[in-house]
Order: sequence, then C-alpha cells, then structure tokens
Amino acid sequence: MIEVAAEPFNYSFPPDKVALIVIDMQRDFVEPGGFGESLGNDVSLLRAIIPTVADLIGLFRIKGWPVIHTREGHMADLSDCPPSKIRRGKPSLRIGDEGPMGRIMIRGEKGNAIIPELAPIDGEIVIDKPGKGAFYATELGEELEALGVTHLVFAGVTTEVCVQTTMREANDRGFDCLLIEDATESYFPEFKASTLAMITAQGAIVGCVAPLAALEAAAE
Ligand code: C5J
Repeated sequence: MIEVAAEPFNYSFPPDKVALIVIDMQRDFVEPGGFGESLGNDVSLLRAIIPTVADLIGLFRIKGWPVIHTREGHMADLSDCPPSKIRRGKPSLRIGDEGPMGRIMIRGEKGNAIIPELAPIDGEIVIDKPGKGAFYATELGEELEALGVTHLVFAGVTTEVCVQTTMREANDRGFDCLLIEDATESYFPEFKASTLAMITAQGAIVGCVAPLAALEAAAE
C-alpha cells in the first residue's frame, strides 16, 4: 500500500488498483471562446492548474497507472442533451451554437477536445459524457471494472460541478477516492473551498483531499 498524507486522514491505495480520472480539461471550459467563457466566466482561473495536472498525469504515466480522461459534450443532433440543460444559464452562446471553436459542447468539435497540454496518449481511456457526472450514460463503470480498479484519484474542472458529481457517485459505487486539491479548480474560488470542505467533512464522507506534492512524496 502507498500512504499519502491527506485530509481528513491519510489515504492509502494499492498501486496495482488505482486510476487517475482527469475531468473535462477541454477547450470549452479552459480556453477563451468556449462554453465556460460564454457563461461569463474567467477561464484564466482554470488555466492556472494546467502545469499541476500535467505533472499529475506524468506521475501516473511513469508509474504505469491508468489515466482516464473525460469530456463533457453532446451528439451533433443534441438528442442526448435535455432541453432544460440548453435553457440553463444566460450564455452568449448556447449548447449547439456555432462558436469560435466550432459548435459549443458538441462532440468532435475543436472546443470539445482536451487541451493540447494534457492530451491523452495512446492507450488512455477517454470518456465522452453528456452529463456532469462521468458515470451517467457512459461506459466508465465497465471500464473501471475491467481494469480491476478500487481506488480513484481525481483532478480537473470544475471542482464543485463535474468533479464533485463524479467523485460522489464513485464513492457511492464503493471506490476509495482522493482529490488532488491543486489539480482541480472552479471559476468561483469560494465554491472550490466549500467543495473541499464538503468532501472531507464527517470523516471523509466523499473522500480525501491532498496536494500533488503529498502524492509525489508517497509514490517515490
Ligand atoms: C460545468 C464541468 N461546470 N466540467 N462542467 O458545466 O464542471
């Protein structure tokens, strides 16, 4: 077992049963001109974590531990996008509209791609998800079962939406979860802080939280 100094207590994982899930580090959320910015958000906040996420992915690759990437997006005919989702918010561009990086939040468009700095390499699983959670309407559960994974490490954006939704369901499904706090971010710093507190409250009700340095030190 590898033991990481974490909150609210140390997080232990078997190195042959761990995987990293990098949530939605895609152009639509992280780059100017995407869905995130169309909602009025400052994407520079999210861009700040890119080097840390890259280092985290690098650690998993060096160790030979699985890396799984997710992308939030919809089919071109929007048949997997509930009308309520299209109506939400007050974006300057709605889901499916033509934007500076192709149609907003549509699979296969430039904006839906994972940013080049964190691009998946051959053999890494990429999950296309229509919802906020990465288990809903995807093959993620089956992929994890096939890998024999019991422990999940999380990174990505946004902390309180897609990261938290996925981590909560992973926790319900019996995975032992760790969120890398400097490899996740929100457009709203106060929401990130609240989410970290919610996750670790009540004896890690959703999971543990640690900085990348703690995982790196433990994995040496
Ligand atoms: C959002 C996400 N915030 N990836 N998506 O709509 O968190």
